[in-house]
Amino acid sequence: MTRVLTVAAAQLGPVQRSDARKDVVGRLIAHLREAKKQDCALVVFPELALTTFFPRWFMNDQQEIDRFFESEMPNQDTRPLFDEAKRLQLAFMLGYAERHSEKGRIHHYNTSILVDSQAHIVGKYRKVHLPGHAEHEPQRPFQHLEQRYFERGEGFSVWEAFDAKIGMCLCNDRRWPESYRVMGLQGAELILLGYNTPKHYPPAPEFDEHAMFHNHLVMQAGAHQNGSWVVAAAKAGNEEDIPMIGGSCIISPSGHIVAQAETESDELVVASCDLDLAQRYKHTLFNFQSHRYPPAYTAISNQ
Ligand code: ING
Repeated sequence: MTRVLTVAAAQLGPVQRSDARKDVVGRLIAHLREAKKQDCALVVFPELALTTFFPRWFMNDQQEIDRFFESEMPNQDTRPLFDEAKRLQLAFMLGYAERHSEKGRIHHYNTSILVDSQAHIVGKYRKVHLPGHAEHEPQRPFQHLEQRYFERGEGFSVWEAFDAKIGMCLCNDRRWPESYRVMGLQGAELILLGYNTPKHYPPAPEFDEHAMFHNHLVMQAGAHQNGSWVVAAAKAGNEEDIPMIGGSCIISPSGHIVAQAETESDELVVASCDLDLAQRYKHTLFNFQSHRYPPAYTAISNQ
């Protein structure tokens, strides 16, 4: 019996600083309802889906910074999302800024959660590859202060859910082959990710014309080389005057993009993912057991 999971990449258009969480949640709920109409079982929302991409600004006041974070999940603003997903029997991935208190210490992570169709949080991932910088760089047209506002997460996991092996990562993680390989080594058949990517890359403006090509290249490679589906949801469009790329998509283990966004607004991208196709690649071209040679790779983890 083939395992086919119909999945949606739920792209968001811009979220402005003044947009209230409950209004953003209303947009997420509209995505859930459209996904249900298209017989989806799982919906992937972007990285930091509840707020504008606030690392674009330098802030020094922790109270001001904390206003972009969620101290519990679900909470008053997001409970309607969990309730509607349960009513519709839909699972979802949500990216958000997590404020976590542990042993009296406060931690801040760029987080995504995997929520099953009963609204139970079955998986949590905290972003490993934090791009940008930690100090104010006023010469930049805008900041990218993820290294200032977030702590690094511990690593990549894979969860058994919906009769599939599901991994999660976030944004800059998708540019590093190690992210996919660590999940591939855990058997990932479906990798869910969200991203917020400015069209302009101040350290190397000459890359800007390749932004969408690079966006898809790294995910197509990661999907194919690990025999996994990739479902990628962007937060796109002109967010606080900073243009962000769209290009949300669903990528097959063959490496082909099977569905992709055409706009930079709220847009649902849907595809039926044959999970046995992932196994087909894992048992042939990318049979890790018979073709990989880890003793030759020590430089990758030693450096
Ligand atoms: N954003 C970007 C990303 O990796 C970036 C950072 C932008 C890197 C442009 C290179 C070019 O897509 C996040 N949030 O990681």
